Amino acid sequence: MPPAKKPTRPAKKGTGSGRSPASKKTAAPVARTTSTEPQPSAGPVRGQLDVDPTAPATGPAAISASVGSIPRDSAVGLGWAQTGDAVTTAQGLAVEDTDNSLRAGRRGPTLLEDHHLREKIMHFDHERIPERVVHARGAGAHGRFELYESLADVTSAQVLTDTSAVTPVFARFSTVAGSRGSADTARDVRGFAVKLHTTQGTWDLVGNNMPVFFIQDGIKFPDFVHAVKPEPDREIPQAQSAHDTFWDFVSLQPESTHMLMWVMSDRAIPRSYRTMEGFGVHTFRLINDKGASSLVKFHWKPVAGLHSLVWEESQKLGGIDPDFHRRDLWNAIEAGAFPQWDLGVQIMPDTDDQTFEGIDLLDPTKLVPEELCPVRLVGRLTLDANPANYFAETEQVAFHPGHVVPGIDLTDDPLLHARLFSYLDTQITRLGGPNFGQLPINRPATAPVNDNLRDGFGQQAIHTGRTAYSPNTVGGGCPFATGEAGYVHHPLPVDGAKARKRPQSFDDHYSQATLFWNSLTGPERDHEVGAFAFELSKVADPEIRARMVANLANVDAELAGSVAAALGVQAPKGDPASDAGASPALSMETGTPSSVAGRVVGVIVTDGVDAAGVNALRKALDRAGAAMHVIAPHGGTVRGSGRGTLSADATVFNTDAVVYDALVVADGVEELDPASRMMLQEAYRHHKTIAGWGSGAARVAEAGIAEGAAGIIVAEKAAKPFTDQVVGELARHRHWDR
Ligand code: HDE
Repeated sequence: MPPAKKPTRPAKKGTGSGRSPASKKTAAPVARTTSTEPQPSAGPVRGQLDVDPTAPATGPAAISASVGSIPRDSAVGLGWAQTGDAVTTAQGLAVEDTDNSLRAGRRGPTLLEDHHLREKIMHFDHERIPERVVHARGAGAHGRFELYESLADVTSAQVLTDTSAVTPVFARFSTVAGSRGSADTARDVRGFAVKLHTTQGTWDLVGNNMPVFFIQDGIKFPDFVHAVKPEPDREIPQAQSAHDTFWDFVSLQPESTHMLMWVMSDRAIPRSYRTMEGFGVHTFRLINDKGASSLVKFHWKPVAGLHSLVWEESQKLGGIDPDFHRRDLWNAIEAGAFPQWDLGVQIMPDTDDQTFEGIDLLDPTKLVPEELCPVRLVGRLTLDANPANYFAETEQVAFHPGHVVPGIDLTDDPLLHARLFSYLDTQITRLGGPNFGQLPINRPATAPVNDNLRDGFGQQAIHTGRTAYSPNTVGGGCPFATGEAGYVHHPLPVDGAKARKRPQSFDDHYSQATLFWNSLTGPERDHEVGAFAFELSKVADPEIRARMVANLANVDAELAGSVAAALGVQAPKGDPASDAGASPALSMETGTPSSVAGRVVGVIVTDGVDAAGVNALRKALDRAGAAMHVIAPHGGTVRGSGRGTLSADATVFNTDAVVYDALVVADGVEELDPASRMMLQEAYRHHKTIAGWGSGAARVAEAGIAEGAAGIIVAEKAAKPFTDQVVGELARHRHWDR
């Protein structure tokens, strides 16, 4: 069970700024501007909801929060900080003027001797590095992991047995297909990568928000990625799977069918990174202090509940706020609504055939239903500090699924094995050489490093001494391998003839796809059908569409029939498993309300508004951890009906219903402009909570929204019963029953 104790903030990290919300206010130095130009106005910015765009920028932190515990005299050294007030060259020479290049005469040619100009342009020319070949678009945050139930029965790993430890963490969430500048809300798998700085070394749990994958063997990954990425002749479409080459490939690879069910479900359009699950995908192995092995699947369960967008919102947000998820993560952390997940484990016996209840645990296209093997919740991940610098931290972080610690081991999943090669290899190009492990964000924070790795591009350390080899006597024998005290691989016997062949147990490609379909609620099934119909309708080649519908016929006749009807084709008869069963845990719709922390409510106002009522609602939402934004017909100050005034956070012409979790019309609004009416209707169509008090209630009705429908709240005054009800309905997230 989750801890009863309220998790406490970690001690301030070393000498670094820590970038905690608290430290933000005092961070120094403040960047100064010498410009006499007017500064950007404080007016509302579309979607820029919580963070003041005019807040002064802070200078770079002295060191990254993740290496705060490395002492200043560490052999690895510290990340370079920018210090002093004066602008200097890279050599520390104070610069007279950085706005004008050195010219022979005011109107004459620029002089080659201007070193400051050449250095500044040279460095600028090389600011970009290759983006990740997949998962290029992402957002990250610092935090901590606290174990509340020891797993000492199955593992010796310190991070999974020491309930008093606070393990520093950096997490990065991402989409897979799009490039670095693509929109956050695209239909896609989300990466869920967590770097845990344990005292025994770094443990990277590099997972996704779905528990299975498209392919069973890593050798297919380049084919899969080439198929989903923009088509190579025209470079279209960006960050979308709705095109011929993707569906061509997956329709020819029935092993993708189960994963397609996940990607066409609401899981692929999360409301927030904070409201999605994470999965290790592969089966890993846990080893206890007696050397006994168990098989394990890792889960992250969001404390804020599991919630998604609807497809129309996701598409509109791509244009209205392409940074929707990144902004949400940043704002939630700045507001102190720290995103949290519980770490869960499904522990299964390590048998000779590595199966559980007939499920091959080495096949990454299969999951283990929670009803067959319950998820044991053992610890909590809390993200409580935004990065100080996106490039230095979120862009340069390098994860690796092979970064494990004693007590955690790998299995022979053929997808995992290809990954073990890929992640080290790809960083050499992306991060410019073999020393990316020395970047501040990638250094182990709490375990000493003594690796005998030397030299190479971008070497940061000044290694001393004569010996960088082992064994040695010249260096007093150090460093030396520790034998049994070091990482010992589980001695799994290996036997077999070399062959490019998969096990027969990998052959069942449909039954878990059927299990997934069987587990969905009515609205979820409608969304699944809608997603397949949308994507396949964008496929030009009729043979690809037909082949995919034929695959779906092996999942479920109703699914295939509905998709076929939307496409205007006939579904053939398939052979779906009749005994696939259902796993209620796979549905996102539990019907249980969840915390509203981090949600955003838009309140439509005009001059003459009941400002006291708006403030009462703001207080109620604030108490529950949700944010409120005033949407007015104009920027600046909004006149109240009494003495109070309000300040506009957004205007009807720069915002949209899709950026809010609920909409409220305040008393005092005597007429609805067309944009506000459309917003209300859109929120209704997206099954969100809508409320109004006083004259605002009449405006809700005027927008054609029936008072008695689920999630519609009207009242005379913004008194406690009303504000309580708004918070209560918001906690249901969507009202599918209207
Ligand atoms: Fe990755 N994957 N992957 N992947 N993956 C990368 O590594 C790869 C797979 C995942 O936020 C790359 O550093 C291969 C499964 C995440 O920095 C690259 C195969 C899962 C991230 C790579 C897979 C993942 C990556 C690109 C098939 C879920 C982003 C840049 C054998 C368990 C990490 C980089 C971050 C990133 C290769 C399949 C998750 C190219 C070859 C399955 C979350 O190395």
